[in-house]
Parts: sequence; structure tokens; C-alpha cells
Amino acid sequence: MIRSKYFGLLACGLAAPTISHAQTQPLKPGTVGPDVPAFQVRSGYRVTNATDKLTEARFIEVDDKGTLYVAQPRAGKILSLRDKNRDGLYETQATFTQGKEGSHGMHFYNGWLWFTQSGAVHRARDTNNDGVADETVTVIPDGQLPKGGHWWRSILVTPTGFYTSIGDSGNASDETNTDRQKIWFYDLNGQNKKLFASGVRNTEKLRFRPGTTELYGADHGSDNFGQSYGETKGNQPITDQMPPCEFNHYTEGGFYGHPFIVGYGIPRPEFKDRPDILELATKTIPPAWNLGAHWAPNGWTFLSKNTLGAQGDALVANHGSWNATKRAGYRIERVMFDPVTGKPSGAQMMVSTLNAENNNIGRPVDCVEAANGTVLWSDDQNNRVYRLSRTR
Ligand SMILES: [Ca+2]
Ligand SMILES: [Ca+2]
Ligand SMILES: [Ca+2]
Repeated sequence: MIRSKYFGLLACGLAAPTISHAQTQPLKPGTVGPDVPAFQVRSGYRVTNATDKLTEARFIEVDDKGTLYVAQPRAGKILSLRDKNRDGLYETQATFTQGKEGSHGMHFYNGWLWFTQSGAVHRARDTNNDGVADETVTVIPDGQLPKGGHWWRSILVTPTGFYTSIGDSGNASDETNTDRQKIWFYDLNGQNKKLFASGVRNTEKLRFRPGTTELYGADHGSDNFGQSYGETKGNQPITDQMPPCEFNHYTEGGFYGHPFIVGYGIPRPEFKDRPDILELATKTIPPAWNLGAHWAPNGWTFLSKNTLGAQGDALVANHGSWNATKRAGYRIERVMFDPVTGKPSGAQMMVSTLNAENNNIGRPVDCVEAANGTVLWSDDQNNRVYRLSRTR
């Protein structure tokens, strides 16, 4: 057991000698289990292995039978894993689907695992319980969605159809008159494509807030914001802090700013002289919550249960920066929702995968809530799935 230095000190700081009531005892320092890197874990929580080392671990999903699915986009596979002896480690492994390069976004809905490739949407199911899909239906054939650029496609299935998003082909180009930078809604048979929202850069996962049909997603902020001010490599004080990554509430017909407007109504310098820039700022729906610049929020989950003491909140897996001067992100962030307003009202770091020297010892990719309310999260640096649970 490795005690986190940072959160260990925090926990000690909370210890008041005159307090004796059980509920006011200090939280136990955050810990990691055996064979887990020395992540910084928030006091009161623990990170343990949920799988052995895999060859690739990107997005994850669970079904109603306790199966854990792990997308392997490079290999073109989705693995299915089971925890047969119920010790918390998913050890039984089968290849659920294969031969579909870029398999990534997933949503288990009504007996089927829906999943995306960059240019396609499929659904598959396993009818004889061997972990291998024996029925696969292609809902949108490969090539009907644009490939390349930000190639990750989200998928959220509802009783009447499904949402998917198509990100920017690059950093911050004007792709208004294309299918890109938009969230789309299709009938369940893949027909009747409708525009849902626009001005989105790269939103890889969409989910409804529990008990509602409010659509949320995390969007990656753009790069090189300060370039036109003369920033150079190693000297980018503007880009290091701008723009924020966004946790957005997407509404029908909503415009979310990209590429023209970032965060709370701020024009990107390349577009500031457009005659319609104020009009674009006026119609931009700002983030429901700002995440840090370059954090790269990929996958995330709402918490429907109170196992982690955070029911109704969202946990966001931030893959971390590639071009910030000092590494930023690399963390599981809790976005807290105010139960009165139903909106984000604060945030806390739950797990950091940066070490004391600010080097990354892991890269979070996605989070899902397991049936028992603990949270599984994937890491494509260590190629494992971990579990976040509570220790008090
Ligand atoms: Ca097991
Ligand atoms: Ca099967
Ligand atoms: Ca935005």
C-alpha cells in the first residue's frame, strides 16, 4: 500500500484533536492497491487493479450481466471480460468483436452493445454467453461518416434513436458547412439524420444526466490559441492557459462556439475580425463547467449511485496535455452537481496520474460506473482498467 504524499498531508491537516464524533474523523489517506502505480488519490478513496495488463485499453463499457467491454481501436477489437470469482478483478477475456479498425465509442442499450468506428455505427450481442458476439448489425455502413482528423465517434442510444458526434478535422478550422463540428441524431435504423447541436470541437462521449434527458459531453479545447500573438515553442504563456476544455450541456439547436468562440464568449484570434463575431459570441452557449486548458477530457460518467458519496456528479477522465509547457490534466476530475439547480457547482481532483516530478505515470481515458457503484477507469499508458472505490 502506497500512501499518497499530497493527500496524506491533506488528511493530517484535517485532524483536529478535540473532535471525537465518528462522522468528523479525518478521512483515510488516499491509497493505491498492489501493483498499481503511485497515483495521487484523494483522501477517502482507493485505486486498485480491475484488469490485468492488456494490449490496449481505450474506452470501456459495462452491460447488465457484469461484462466489462474494452475498446482496442488500433487492433480493431472490443474485448469482453468477466469477474467470475467476484474478487473485483475482471479476468475472463474473450474477443467480443474484431476486424473493425477504430472501434471506440460504446453504449450498452437494451441487450445490444452499440459501438462506433470512425466512419460507421454497429450493434452486436452475445446470445450464447461465451463473451463473443454472434450477431452484429451494421447501422451506419463504414464510410458514411467522415473519417480522419478527430476520428472518435460518441454514441448514446435512446428509445427513439441515437446521438453521435463528428469532431474537427484538425485544430480550429471553419467547417460550418460540413458534417463536422456537430452532434447528430439518427433513428435507430441509422436513417433520418438530424442536426442536434453545432460548434463542437471533439466530444468523444455523450450521456444523459441520470433521471433526465439532459445531454452532456466533454469537449476538447483547441490548441495554439496564442500563436498569432507571437508565441513560440517554450514561450506560450497564453496558450498554456487558453482555452478551457469544456463540460457542456448540449441542447437541441444549440451552438457551442467552436472554432470561433472559446469558453465564456472569447473569440479565437484568427476570427476576431469577422463582421459577425459578436453575433457568434451572442449565440454561443458557454460551458456548463470549465476544465483546465489542454486537459483533454475523453471519456466520463455520471454517478447514478452513492457508493462514492458523489451521487449525481460526473467523473471525467482527462488524458492530459500534449503541448502545454508543464503537463496538465492527467487526472480523474469530479464535477459536482448542485442538486437544487441541477447544474455543475464545483470540482475536485479524485486521482492524479502525475508524479511528484510532474511526469505522467498513467493517462486516464474513460470512466464507467460498475453495478456496485464503484468506478472503473481505463488508462492507455499502463493499458489497464482500474477501480476507484471508497475507503471510509
Ligand atoms: Ca476475478
Ligand atoms: Ca457468443
Ligand atoms: Ca465551446
